[in-house]
Amino acid sequence: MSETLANLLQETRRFPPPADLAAAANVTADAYDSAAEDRLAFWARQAGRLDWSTEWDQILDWSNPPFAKWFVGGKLNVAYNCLDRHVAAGHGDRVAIHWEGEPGDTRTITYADLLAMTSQAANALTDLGVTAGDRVAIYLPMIPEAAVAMLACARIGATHSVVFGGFSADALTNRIQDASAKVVITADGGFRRGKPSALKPTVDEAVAKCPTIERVLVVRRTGQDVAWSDRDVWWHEAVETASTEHTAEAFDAEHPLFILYTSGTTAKPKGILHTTGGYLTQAAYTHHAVFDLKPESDVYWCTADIGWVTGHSYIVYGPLANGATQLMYEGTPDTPHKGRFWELVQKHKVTILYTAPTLIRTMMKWGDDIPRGHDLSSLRLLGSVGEPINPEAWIWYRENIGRGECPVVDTWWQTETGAIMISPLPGVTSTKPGSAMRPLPGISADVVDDQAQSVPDGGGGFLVLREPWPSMLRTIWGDDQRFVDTYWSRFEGLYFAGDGAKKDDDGDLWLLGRVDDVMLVSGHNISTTEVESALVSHPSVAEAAVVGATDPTTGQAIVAFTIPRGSVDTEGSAGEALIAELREHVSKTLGPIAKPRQILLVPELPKTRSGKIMRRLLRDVAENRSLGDVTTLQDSSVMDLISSGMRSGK
Ligand code: 6R9
Repeated sequence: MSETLANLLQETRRFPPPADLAAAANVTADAYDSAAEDRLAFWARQAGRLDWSTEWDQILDWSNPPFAKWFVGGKLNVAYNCLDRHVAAGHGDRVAIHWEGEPGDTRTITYADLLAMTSQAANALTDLGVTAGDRVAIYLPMIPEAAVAMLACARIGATHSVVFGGFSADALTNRIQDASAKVVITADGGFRRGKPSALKPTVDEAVAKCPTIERVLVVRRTGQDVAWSDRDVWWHEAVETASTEHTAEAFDAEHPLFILYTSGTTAKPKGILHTTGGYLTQAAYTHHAVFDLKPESDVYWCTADIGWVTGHSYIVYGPLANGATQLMYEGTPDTPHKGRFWELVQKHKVTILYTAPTLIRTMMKWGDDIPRGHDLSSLRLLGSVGEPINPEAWIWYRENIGRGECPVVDTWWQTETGAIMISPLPGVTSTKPGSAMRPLPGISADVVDDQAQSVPDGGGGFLVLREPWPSMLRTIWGDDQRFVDTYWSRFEGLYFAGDGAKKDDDGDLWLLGRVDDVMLVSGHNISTTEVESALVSHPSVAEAAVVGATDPTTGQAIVAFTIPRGSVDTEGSAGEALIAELREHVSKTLGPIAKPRQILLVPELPKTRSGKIMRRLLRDVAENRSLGDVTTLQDSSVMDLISSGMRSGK
């Protein structure tokens, strides 16, 4: 990708850390040096943030790569580290979770409460026959019981597999079967967009095809009618009547903690396996370092769903291991109105907010007035994850949500990495809008060309990780060969992340999206992210998705799907004028080679349920093919709208 365009690298705005934050930051610049001096000793010190019942004998066993063992011989209990030890240290009365239901109901759960609830669930699961090493599927809405269920599994050594509550019966079936789960924990339903949305019928349909399932444990959330069988057990009957006393047993550092499936584009979902000691070490350290968490004073809010890795590492394990007070919200950002998030920030005086570019761009589209109507002065730090964040979205976030003062940390990582890998440190790094900046202390990321050679500053290529890290995936559940083939075969001895990236002249990293999304136009590699960022930098554009469509003259041609900002007139000739202006704008910012062949103004973009743009479907539209698999789409009607716009030539 040596011929990639230079646009993102011309970003010259710099934002140094606020002096007061830097002066009191959890992590300072010397962390980079101390980790570089002795990486394993650095991680051993971070593991020391946890309570181990048995010390490890060896920090890392890398004698059989790519199969890593961290903290060999060590033993600990994850739930003990997230709960008991905080209560034992006198913090039982600290709020762990301020929970907000979508309809407006609320719960306040202290660390002592969460420990009691988790102990009850651990006892109940044991009574249902679940033992260490068994797999438990969790299919729940964003209610506190979701965190309790995960922690209870961890407490008894059962491996959880959380399946996002928006997934279909087929998706749930495949995941239960692949993991041979014994129990499913679900609810009658959850609230979404102002309505109860049923879950139990989906579980019933899935479980009918899953002979390994012995029990279905059901939380009552919505009060909807549910079909009932002998297999089913109500949570309030089995869990809420169980003893609140439970002694946690320590498990081996490499004991399987959870499986989480990533869908990829077409192939069978991969069951990413994470284990105990290394995972918790890096989840806790990164949460401490990147969010500068002060457990006594901060109110932290990660808006992800527990069904994604972000919910695992930055709602459940990292924050709770660190004794954080956090907000957890059940519903959607526009229910009952588009200011719901900002109302919640104001109400709970949230200090640290962690969300996704898709959400930021949606808020941009809704307009600046909505956040302006709320008091957001409690915020001191903003995070982003999930996709490359366009410089303009980054600036909008900092200005409109962060008052032009809060540091923005753009955090790159994956389900497979388990925890944040590349990110600014909020008290150290002078940030650049759109760049994830540097690998965290103890992490060695690099950008290589197709010969696996490290590219010089200013060059582009493939993002790789050079050294094993504590929270790395250990394998793909049941398929070691696929683990080796997918991640460790492209470049000898390096982890291949599947993302394109660039180093700028300072050596800072810019993520360019999945390598499958790079376009080849007249022999030039052009990243979708760069053209999208150029479009979003125009004041009339809120969001854009760009794909390469087969073209007889240029090989591929750039087709852009663009969502205008709320107030922009797109009717008739105004729309045509805007399109012409946008093509010119891209040509001016990136060069004529990147000028889109076609720009469509659309009301929405197809996104996965975790908010990533599905460019594969847009390529189908741009090349007039029938659509591929749409089952992971958040809202499949979006594709009808877009396809009809394409046909009418708009
Ligand atoms: C945590 C999570 C992983 C893929 C990853 C990359 C994209 C995530 C990003 C980012 C640019 C960031 N990604 N964070 N791209 N900048 N800050 O999202 O995990 O769902 O497994 O997705 O998401 O393409 O490879 P997961």
